[in-house]
Amino acid sequence: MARKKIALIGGGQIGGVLAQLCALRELGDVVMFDIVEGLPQGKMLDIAEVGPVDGFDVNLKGTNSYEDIEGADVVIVTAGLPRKPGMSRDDLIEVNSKIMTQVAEGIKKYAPKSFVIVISNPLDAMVTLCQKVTGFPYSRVMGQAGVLDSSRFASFIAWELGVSVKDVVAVTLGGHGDDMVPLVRYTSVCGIPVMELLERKYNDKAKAKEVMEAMVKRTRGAGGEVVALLKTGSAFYSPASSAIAMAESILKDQKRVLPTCCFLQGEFGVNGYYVGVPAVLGENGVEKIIEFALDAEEQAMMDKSVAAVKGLVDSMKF
Ligand code: TXD
Repeated sequence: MARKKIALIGGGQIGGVLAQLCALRELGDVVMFDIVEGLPQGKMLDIAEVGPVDGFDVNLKGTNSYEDIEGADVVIVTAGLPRKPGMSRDDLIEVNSKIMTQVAEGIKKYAPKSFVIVISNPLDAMVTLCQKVTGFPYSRVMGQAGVLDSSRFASFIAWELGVSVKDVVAVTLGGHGDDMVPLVRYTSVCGIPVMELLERKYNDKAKAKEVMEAMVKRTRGAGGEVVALLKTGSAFYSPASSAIAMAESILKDQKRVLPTCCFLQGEFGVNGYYVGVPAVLGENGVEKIIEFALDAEEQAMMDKSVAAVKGLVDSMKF
């Protein structure tokens, strides 16, 4: 059986961590493409040379030629500019649209059977553009945002309650913007609704609500919090790990349920847009979108988030 092949388009901060994680987990052979000469070659050589220490055995190649991604099973796209302090993700749309169009054409030509996971911002718009240019089925083009947004939310809850991050299950829906929807009602610690635990901790419903509202707010602004600290770029370890969880679920047909930016056709009242929802990821890509009931308040937040996505996507000229 041939080894799996993973192509990384973009060899910057996230691309580098993606390559290292692919190697450490031996997910397959990895090709990193970037337009900057020497950058992908240097990063891949650097990682490859530590195989004897880390004990991985995969082929790692850096390239400036799309031909080298030929036959990739999974392509992860990080090409594009990251935010600078004070910028919103949406400010990146013009420059990153041009980059995404070139990238999608390369993928269409050289990896026509691949599953594509887009990470570049503004996420919902870049996934939409990637699917349009490649013409791939919706099940094969998806975006990473929700795994990370949910992980951030879960982290804040674990820190607040003094419990292991492993025991918090949290989910966010909607676009990857400041209107994203952390779903408090469906968030639990070892199956116990999170609000019940907060109310017990503070013995005060109003205080518990206030603490949760602060965590929801921090989740929505978590990307910006990192950008403000780093000053020279945006988060890169966490988006890379999040995309690897998605890629691994597809490559190993794990059928994990992961918050994924998927094309919706009526689910959650959304038709014809890419928006973050829980989905089953397996050997056929997005195999199923998991739908469930939202209450009026949650649906209103979802509608607001989707409206922001629509505004951005509709502003793009395809
Ligand atoms: O969760 C998420 N989805 C995200 C997304 C979380 C954090 C950051 N996210 C976005 O990912 C961020 O806003 C950016 O749009 C992307 C990539 O972030 P990264 O931090 O990796 O950016 P870098 O370090 O600037 O790397 C981008 C690379 C860089 O090496 C460029 O040379 C390359 O992209 N690049 C290209 N590669 C291929 N083809 C073209 N045309 C191209 N143009 C630039």
